[in-house]
Amino acid sequence: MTVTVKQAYEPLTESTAIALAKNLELFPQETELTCKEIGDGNLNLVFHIIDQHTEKGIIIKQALPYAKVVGESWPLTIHRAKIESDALKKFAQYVPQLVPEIYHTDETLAITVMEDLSRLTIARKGLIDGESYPLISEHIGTFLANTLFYTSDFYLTGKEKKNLVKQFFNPELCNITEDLVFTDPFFDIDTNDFEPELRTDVEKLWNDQELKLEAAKFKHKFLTEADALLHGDLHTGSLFASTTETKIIDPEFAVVGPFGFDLGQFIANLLLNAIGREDSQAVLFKHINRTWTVFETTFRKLWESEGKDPYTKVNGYVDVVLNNLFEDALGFAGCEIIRRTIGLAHVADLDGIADKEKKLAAKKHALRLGRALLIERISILNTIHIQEIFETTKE
Ligand code: SR1
Ligand code: MG
Repeated sequence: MTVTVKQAYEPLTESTAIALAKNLELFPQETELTCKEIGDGNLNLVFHIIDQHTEKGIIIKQALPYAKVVGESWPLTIHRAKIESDALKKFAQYVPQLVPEIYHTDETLAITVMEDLSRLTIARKGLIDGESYPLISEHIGTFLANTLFYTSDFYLTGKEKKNLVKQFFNPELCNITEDLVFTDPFFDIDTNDFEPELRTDVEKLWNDQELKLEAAKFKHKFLTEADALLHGDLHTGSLFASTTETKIIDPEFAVVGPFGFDLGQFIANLLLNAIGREDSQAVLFKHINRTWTVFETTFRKLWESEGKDPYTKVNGYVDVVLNNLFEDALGFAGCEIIRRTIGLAHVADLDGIADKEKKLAAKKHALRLGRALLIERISILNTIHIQEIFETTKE
């Protein structure tokens, strides 16, 4: 679809979204379309349009010029819509089966028109409801290995890599991560959000110089390391899933950044789900283990068969890269767990716990686990050890 709707930016409504879909000739002209705004994330409008005759649907996602979670007082670039569609297209070069199909993009309106994934469920919601997604870890391991390897200097030429850095120059969205993930939760900043009953634990964290030194190192890694193209916000709310399919959505935070960041965020969000459950936690540890195993095996295969840098032939180099990546993923996971517990943007896995005492106990566990991952990461050699740390930080 090449039709471009040339008009000034304005937020769509359900009726203008239908008009847009008709303009783009995505449906037969005579058909009846219905539309519902279903965006429940922190930033964007999401319109679900359905053809009443065929029941076929599309999604129109539109960036608002501010952060919806806070309101118009927090302006935010609508260029993130282009970053998101460019990232989905880039990922589709390597793992088309794991991302939604894009039908149309319009930079002026900041929209991406894409495949309707309503046959699937947002993984965070499904996991909270006790759904099982047996293939999700295999899919995420495959996604990460392919996207990280093929967008790294081990595969790209220096010039291609620098062009990629330029294409995904995303300072405003990176700044959100720098503040909300790496800085604010570790200081007494008013964007933080936690129950008064947690204040003693949170003040202890703010005064924990050992922890803050490690968090500072991870903020610096995020600011300075440009290993590969990241999704940039790979939590379980950025995944649609079923028992057979996984689709990775919402890469508006995409940037060329440190290898371990996306893996760390994914692991952290599985751990947050495990903390929020009273039983059946084992499946989440199996997912963490499988994600790493699939990631490592696939990355090694790509390195051997597709590595372009002559140094990829040097014995032991891939081991150094993977060991560093695993250690970094644990540190990034620690930051993510802490910020999802006491920072601005929480997760339903913890906030949705109905019993107040259990919720507070879960959040205290999360703070201890996040700290342990950051401080003890060097001695955590495998995914089994992550489960041990999870158990020892319970009390
Ligand atoms: C103001 S945006 C808050 C959070 O929502 C996004 O999904 C990112 O995780 C961001 O940190
Ligand atoms: Mg998002």
